[in-house]
Amino acid sequence: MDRLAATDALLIIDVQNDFCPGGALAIADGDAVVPIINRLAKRFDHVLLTQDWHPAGHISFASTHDGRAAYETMDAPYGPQALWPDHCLQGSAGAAFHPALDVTRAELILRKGFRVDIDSYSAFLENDHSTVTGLAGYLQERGLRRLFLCGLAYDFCVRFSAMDGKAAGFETIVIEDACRAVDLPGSVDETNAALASAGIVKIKSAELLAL
Ligand code: VGL
Ligand code: ZN
Repeated sequence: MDRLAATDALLIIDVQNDFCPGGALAIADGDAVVPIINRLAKRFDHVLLTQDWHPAGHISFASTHDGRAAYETMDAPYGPQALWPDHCLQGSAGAAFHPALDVTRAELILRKGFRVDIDSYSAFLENDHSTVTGLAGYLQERGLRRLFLCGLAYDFCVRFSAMDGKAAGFETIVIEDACRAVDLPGSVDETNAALASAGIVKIKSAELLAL
């Protein structure tokens, strides 16, 4: 792999309290990515963050739909949508970044999932697969061409961000040990298969630090 360059960016996905132990949608060991990501971020000229940022009554909340439970799937107008506990409510402590995540050098905080009736796993395209977040244009205008992804969750927001970034023409690499998965039945296997078939390379943080 080529050495890190000024056209590379670290894209840190959703390292927020609600996805860490004790949070509303806690991911096992979610906070373990924080020290790894802090170390990685020092090596990049450009650090970008995403923040899951939902309004009350969001379509992805099971509580929005009568008779539905978290972790079920519903038919949204745009296709299947997994339902979750209420999480990452705009302005809440749960939506804040993990307090130990070093965000001082972050050049962009991209919020997503702010439309009440469309969820957005991906940092590029909302879950209707047509509404754009503007990230592709931002990266293009800034000449950022290679993206290293890390954060939460491997099998949802990291997965779809990587797939859409690659499809948008960016060189896309996932830093494996700097991610953790929600791990619903089959979700990690599906993610591994999807990333592999898209030609998305995975590396370990130690390999990256050695570049
Ligand atoms: C995510 C589920 C719901 C994620 C966000 O960041 O992977 N997962 N909202
Ligand atoms: Zn969400």
